[in-house]
Amino acid sequence: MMTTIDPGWRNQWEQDGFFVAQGLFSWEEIGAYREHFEHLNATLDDGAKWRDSGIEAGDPLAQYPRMVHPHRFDERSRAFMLDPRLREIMTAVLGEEPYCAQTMFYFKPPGARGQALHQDQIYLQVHPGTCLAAWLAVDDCDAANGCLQVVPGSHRLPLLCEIPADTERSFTRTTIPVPQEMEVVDVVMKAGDVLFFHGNLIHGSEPNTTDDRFRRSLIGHYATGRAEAIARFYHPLLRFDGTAVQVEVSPGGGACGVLEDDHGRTRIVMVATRLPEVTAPH
Ligand SMILES: O=C(O)CCC(=O)C(=O)O
Repeated sequence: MMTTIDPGWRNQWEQDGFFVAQGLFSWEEIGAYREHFEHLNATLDDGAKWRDSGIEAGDPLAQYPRMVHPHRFDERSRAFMLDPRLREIMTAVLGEEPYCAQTMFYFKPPGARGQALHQDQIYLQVHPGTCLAAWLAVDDCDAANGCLQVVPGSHRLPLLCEIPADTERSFTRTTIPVPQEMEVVDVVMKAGDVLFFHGNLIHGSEPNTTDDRFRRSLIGHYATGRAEAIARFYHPLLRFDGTAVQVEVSPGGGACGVLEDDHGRTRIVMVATRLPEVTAPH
């Protein structure tokens, strides 16, 4: 069955850099994901689990670390990444079929820190073009349990230079300054909704302040279809039929923007930088 494409998505994509496809996954599918990833976390060898630095014993994230690239060892994650509904929506909105780069699963249990604002393209380094994400809510999410936050319109900004993050609130250590004319907004979602967002869009999340609600999400990351290079960490890039695409390793380097105040308005000054060889996810 063909997926229904909302004619407004393309405009939202161009204007805001994101849109939400509501109820794209059913309750049965969501229930199965919850059970599956709980089981995977309980049974995976410790050595096979992704460990972000700075997460000590006793941190809620020590018991529930995020999963990185689960599609490389888990059939269900791979099937999610290659799901025809995601393909049809992205292809309709972008006008071309993207390639598949990465999966992640976040448990974000009660009390867990969030992930500071960032732009994914800094890490994926897709050239030419950019990356994009399909972020499936596996729980209802809102400000209290640390829903995703986005800065509408920030996909039109260049990559910005990262600065230190508040590690009381974020398990990652860097963040992005937000231009004063722009606003950080919560994306409140129901389990089963999918948020699609552009690789330059500034996004992140605050801690889960609830006592009893997880904020799980299953995420696919993609590269626009004319990509010829991506950071080494994301190789191999796959087509939606599961075959590998031959692309180069992105050389890194380039420039990032620093925000300066120009009589109450933000001016972005580009500075040369060397983007690091990417050995870890965003
Ligand atoms: O789910 C989150 O809190 C952050 C996810 C994220 O940054 C991403 O998928 O790129």
